[in-house]
Amino acid sequence: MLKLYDNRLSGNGYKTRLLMHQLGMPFEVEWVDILKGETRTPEFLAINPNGRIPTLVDSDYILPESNAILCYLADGTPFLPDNRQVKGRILQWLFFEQYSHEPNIATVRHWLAHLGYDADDPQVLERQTKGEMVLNLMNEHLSVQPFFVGGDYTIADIALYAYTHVAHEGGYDLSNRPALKAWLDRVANQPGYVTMDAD
Ligand SMILES: N[C@@H](CCC(=O)N[C@@H](CS)C(=O)NCC(=O)O)C(=O)O
Repeated sequence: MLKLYDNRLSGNGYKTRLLMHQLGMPFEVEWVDILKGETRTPEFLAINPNGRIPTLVDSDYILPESNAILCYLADGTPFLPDNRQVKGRILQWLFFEQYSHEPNIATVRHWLAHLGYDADDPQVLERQTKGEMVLNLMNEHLSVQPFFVGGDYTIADIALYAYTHVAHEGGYDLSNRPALKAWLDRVANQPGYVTMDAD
């Protein structure tokens, strides 16, 4: 059976659990306390030398990095269609998520909600400025299509949903972004959807 090392605070981990639920794939979770440094023990570093969750174990194959895990699990399913141009678009959004979205939306949420940074810390304010631009771009993109890649729900939506739906915990206000809000509802209504605190 697939095994996932994960933590309930993590949107990166949630992405992979959400997909496994939506694919109906059985898996077990080992919860790792990221706030207590359990990702940095010799035992965990032997599994993922980069010391981070999520990390998937499929027999003797170990795969860290949430978006790599999404691609691995979604291969051959409608969540990652086998069409070169569609795949290219999905990868475009997965890389966007890691480079432009996650450092500004997820990191600020982690600083404010879990590490106790002040809301007016200059690092927070600087990243929020960039995060606002990212959310505007997403809102604009979604104002002409229901999901990130054309008409269908794919792993691009899962990757971007995980931290966008909790962006308010990082001080972001989505109320003035109607297309983004409608997309959040659309994702939450997909078959097999589970919330972030689900096993
Ligand atoms: N790019 C990685 C980021 C993974 C990551 O930063 N994981 C965090 C939780 S969201 C973590 O394990 N932090 C604990 C640590 O750095 O020790 C991914 O998408 O999986």
